[in-house]
Amino acid sequence: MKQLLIVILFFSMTGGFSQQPGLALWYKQPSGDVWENALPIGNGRLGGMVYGNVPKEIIQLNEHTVWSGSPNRNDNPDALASLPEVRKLIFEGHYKEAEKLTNQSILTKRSHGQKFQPVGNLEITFNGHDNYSNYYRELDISRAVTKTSYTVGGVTYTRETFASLPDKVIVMQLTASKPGNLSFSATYSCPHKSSSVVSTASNDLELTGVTSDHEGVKGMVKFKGITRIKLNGGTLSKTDSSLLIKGANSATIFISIGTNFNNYKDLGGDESKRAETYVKQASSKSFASLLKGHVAAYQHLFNRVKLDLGSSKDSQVPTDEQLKNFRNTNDPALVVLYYQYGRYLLISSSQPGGQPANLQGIWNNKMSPPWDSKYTININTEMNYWPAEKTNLTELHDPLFQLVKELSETGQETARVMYGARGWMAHHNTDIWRINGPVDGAFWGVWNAGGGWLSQHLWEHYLYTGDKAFLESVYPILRGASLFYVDFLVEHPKYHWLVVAPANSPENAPKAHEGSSLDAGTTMDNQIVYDVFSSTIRAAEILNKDASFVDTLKQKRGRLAPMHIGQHNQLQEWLDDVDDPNDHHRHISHLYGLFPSNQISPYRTPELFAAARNTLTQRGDVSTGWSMGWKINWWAKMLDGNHAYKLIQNQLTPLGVNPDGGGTYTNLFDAHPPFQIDGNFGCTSGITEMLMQSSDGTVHLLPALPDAWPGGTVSGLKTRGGFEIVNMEWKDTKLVKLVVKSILGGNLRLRVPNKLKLNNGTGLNQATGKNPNVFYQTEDTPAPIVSPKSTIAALALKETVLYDLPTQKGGIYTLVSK
Ligand code: FUC
Repeated sequence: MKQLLIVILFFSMTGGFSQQPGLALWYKQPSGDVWENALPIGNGRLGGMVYGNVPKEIIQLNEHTVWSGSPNRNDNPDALASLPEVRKLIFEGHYKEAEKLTNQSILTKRSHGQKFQPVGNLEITFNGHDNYSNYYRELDISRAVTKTSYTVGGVTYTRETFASLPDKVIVMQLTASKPGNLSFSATYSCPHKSSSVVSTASNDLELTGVTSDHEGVKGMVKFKGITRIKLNGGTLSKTDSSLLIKGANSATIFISIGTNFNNYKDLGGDESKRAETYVKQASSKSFASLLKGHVAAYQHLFNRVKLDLGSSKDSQVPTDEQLKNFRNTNDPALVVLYYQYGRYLLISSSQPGGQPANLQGIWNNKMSPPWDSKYTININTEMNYWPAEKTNLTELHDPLFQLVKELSETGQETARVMYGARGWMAHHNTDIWRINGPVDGAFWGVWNAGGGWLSQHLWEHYLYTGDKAFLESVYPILRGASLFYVDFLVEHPKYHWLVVAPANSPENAPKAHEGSSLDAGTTMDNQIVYDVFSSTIRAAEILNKDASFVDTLKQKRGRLAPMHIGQHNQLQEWLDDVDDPNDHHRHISHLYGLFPSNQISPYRTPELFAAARNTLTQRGDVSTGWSMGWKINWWAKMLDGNHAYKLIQNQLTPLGVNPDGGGTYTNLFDAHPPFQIDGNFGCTSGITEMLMQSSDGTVHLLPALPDAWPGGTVSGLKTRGGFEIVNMEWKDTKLVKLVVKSILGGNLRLRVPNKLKLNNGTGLNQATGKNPNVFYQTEDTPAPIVSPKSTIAALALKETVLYDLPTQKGGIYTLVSK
C-alpha cells in the first residue's frame, strides 16, 4: 500500500510518464474537438496533432510540401513604368494617390501566395470506450513522444505516438493491459475535394489526393498516405475504406505520406513510391527499435541545452492549470517547459533538407488557414529562426537558408522586371513556390526588405559558426541582396539621403498619411539596408574579394539616413517626426535596430538606447502573441529583466484573458490569435537573451535577470564567435560559476554582473579597447539626428565587469566568482 502511494505520488508530481520531470505537457482530459488542445508531433517532414480522445482518436496529419497551387510567379511587370510616378507622389506627400497607383500597377495581378494545406485525419474508433476512468495524456518533450492512457472495464489502454526523425513515418503503438482486449477500426478522413480512401488487397489503408487550385494557379501537389497496422494477436479485416482490428494484445500503426514535390519548380516525384518505401522500411522494424532510434536522434539535438530555474508547488499541476495560474504564481518550471517547447517545436518542424517552419510550423488543419499559413517575411519567418543558433540547433537553420537561396534565384527576375534592378529581392511574403511579387495590398505588400532581412540569417550563421566555406557559398546571395539596393536606392529630394522608395514600416502608417502606409526611407528599411551593406562588406573582406564593390557599398552606406530621435523622445519610425505616442501597433519595426540587429546599444549609442526604451514604453506591452515574443527580446536588450518577465507573464496567459491581446493555447501554442508559431520561437529566443547576449561586442552574461529567477543553471547556449556556455550557474542573482568552451579560439570578452576569477585562482584581465575578436566587431552606428524638442538623456546602467580572456581552439575555461 505504502509503495503504491509512493508510485501515485511520483506520477502526480512528475506528470505521469515523462522521463525528465517537468519536461512534459500533461492533462487530465482529452482534447475533445478543439484542435489547439491536441499535442503536436513532427519530424520536419510530417506533422501530427494527437487529440488523445477516447472513443474516437484523431491524428490530424500534415506533410511539409502539401501546398495549394504549383510552380508559378507573381511579379507585376507594370511596376517598372509606374515607379517614377509612385516615387514622385510619395516625395510630394500625396500618399493616398501613391497607394492607389501602387495598387493598380505594382501589386500582383496573380497569386497572393498559396496555402499550406492539411493531408487529412487518421481516425481510430474504439467501440464501447465511452465510459472511461484514470484518463491521462502527455507530450514528453524530453523524448518527443505523446502518451494517452485510460481504463475501461478494468483494462488499461495505452497509446504512444511519435513522428520518427530517422524513419520518416508516424508510429503509434496501442496496448491493452489484458491480452486480447484491443479492438478498434481505423480510417482516414480528408478535406480535399480530389481525394479518395481505400483499403488495399495487402491490408493497407490508402489516402490519395491532389491539393487545391487557388487564385488561378492549378493545384498539382499529389499526395499519398499509407497506413499499415501490425498486430500482436487478434485479427485484421477490412471494409472498402477502413481496417478492423479485433481481440489483439497490442498493435502498431505506421503512417506514411509521400508527395510528388521535388522542389519549388519541379513536381516530378512519385508520391506512391515514396509513401510505400517509407512504410515498408519502417514496418520491418519493431516498435521498440523505432522508438529507440527516434529518441536517440531527437535527444542528439534536444539535450544540447538544459535550463533549470527552480520549481515550486505551483509547477506540480497539469499544464493547463499551470498556464491558468502562471501570472499569479511563482512557477519557473513553466517558463522552462515553454522555453524547451520552443526548441522541441523547431526540432519537430524544421529539419535539414525540408521546408522551413511556416506560420504554423508544420501543423495546420484548415484548407484555407489564416494568412495561408505561409511565410510572412516582414517578421514572422525570421522570428521562427531566432532560437536556432543560440539554443544550439544550428543545423535546423538549414531549411531557411535553402529558402533564402531559392528566393535569391526567383527574386532576380522580380528585381529586374519590376524595378529594373540587378541583384535579387523579395517583398513581405513568400510561399513554397518562392513567389516574391507584392501581395495583399499596397499597405502591406510594398515593402522591399524581405530578401534583405532574410539574407542576414546567412551572415548570423557565419558569426556563430565561423564556417568560412559556408560564407563563401552564400556570398553571392549576400552580394545580390546588396546589389538590389545599390540599384534601387534613390536620393530623397528633401533630405538628400539615399532611401528605399516606395517603402513602408511594416503594416503601420503615420496618421497624417490618411490610411496609406507608403513612405520613403522608413527607419527599419534604413537599418536593414545598413546591415545588408555592412555584412556584405565584411564578408567580402573576410573572403578577400570584390574590392571595388566594397567601395561602392561603403559610399552608398555613408549616404543612408541615420536614425532620428523625435519630439516625444522616441526613436522615429519614419523620417518625418510623426509618431503618435499613443500608437499601440503590434509591429515596432524600427526597433529592428535594437533586436535582432545591434545598431542600438546601451554602451555604444546611449541616446538611441534611451529613445528605444521610450518607444517600447509608448507602444505598451500586451499585444498579439508574436509581438509580445519580440518585446521579450527587446526588454532583454534593454537590460530590464523584470520588464521582460512581465512580457513572459503576458504571453503565458490563457487566450481570452488579456483584453485585446493574444496569449497561449492549452497545448502551449502561441495565440496571435489565431495560432502562430512565431510567438513560441520568439519567447524561447527572448528567454535566452535574458540569460546571455553576444551581439554587442561581448559575451554578456545574465544581462536581464528578473527578480523571479534569483538562482538557476543553464548549459549548452551558443554565442557568436563559437563559444559554448558549457555551464553557467547563478545564486542570489550573482554569477557563481561559468564553464566556457572555445570552439574557434580567440579573445573571449566577458561582460558579467560581478567579479570572477579562473578556478585555478588566476585573476582575469580587465578588458581594454576594442574587442580584437573578429566575430565581435560592431559597426559604428551613425550619430542620430535629435529633434530640437527632444530632452533625451542617457540612462543610468547597472554596473558590470568587463574581462578579456584569450582562448585556444578547443579550450575549456572554468571561472568562479571572486
Ligand atoms: C503580419 C502581422 C500579423 C500576422 C501576419 C501573419 O501581417 O502584422 O499580425 O502576424 O503577419
